[in-house]
Amino acid sequence: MVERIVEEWKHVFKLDPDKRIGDEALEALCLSGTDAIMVGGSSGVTYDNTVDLLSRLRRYELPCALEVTTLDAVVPGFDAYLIPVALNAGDPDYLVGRHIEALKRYGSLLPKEGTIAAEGYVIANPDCEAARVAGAKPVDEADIVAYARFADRLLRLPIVYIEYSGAFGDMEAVARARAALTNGARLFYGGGIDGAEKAAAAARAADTIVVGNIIYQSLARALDTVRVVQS
Ligand code: 1GP
Repeated sequence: MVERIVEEWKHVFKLDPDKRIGDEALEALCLSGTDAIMVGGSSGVTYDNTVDLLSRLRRYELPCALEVTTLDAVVPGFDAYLIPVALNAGDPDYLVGRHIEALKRYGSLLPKEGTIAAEGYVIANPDCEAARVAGAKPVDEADIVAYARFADRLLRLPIVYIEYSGAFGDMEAVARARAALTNGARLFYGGGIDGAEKAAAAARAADTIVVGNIIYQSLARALDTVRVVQS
């Protein structure tokens, strides 16, 4: 079950197959004490760059999850496949649309039971790439909490993902959303975690924190985000 796979994750690094990362940096990330690697990106993700990254990650024992954002890059061999459902998408295709097209084409080839699940995404930074692509509707704290409840109580999704990609979000809202999850969904938070201090604040509010961009800007600061969460 994906629930089982993610239940231990407190800290995750998200790697973008479209961005270059050297072997030493990859090793440092994988041996850092993080709980898992998510692979995904909003643009430039291809089958080839995803296979390449997965094969390099497989030198390490860490669980690897693919966040599927394009049908062209569904690579076998990941431990889990996470399918974003953008709950506040203005473009309905990002709520339910692209998913249906995917199932029409590949429904019989779905990864094995227990390795695939939807993530209820709340895109809370209106300036991020995902917000632009999905035409995300603006959300305030009350909206975020309501979307989280909707995903957890009504859709019964295993993951609610509050996405502030590129900006550090409102931790009050994140904490309130987590407190509203009574059906077992895990609250993922990602966005703007660029060092120990923000990692600690985010880890107090969310179940799982996702660290992305800083990996490519300052490896040392990225690594600092692990220690503070895992200590
Ligand atoms: C992006 O939530 C992740 O999908 C992480 O965000 O890149 O801002 O760390 P950052």
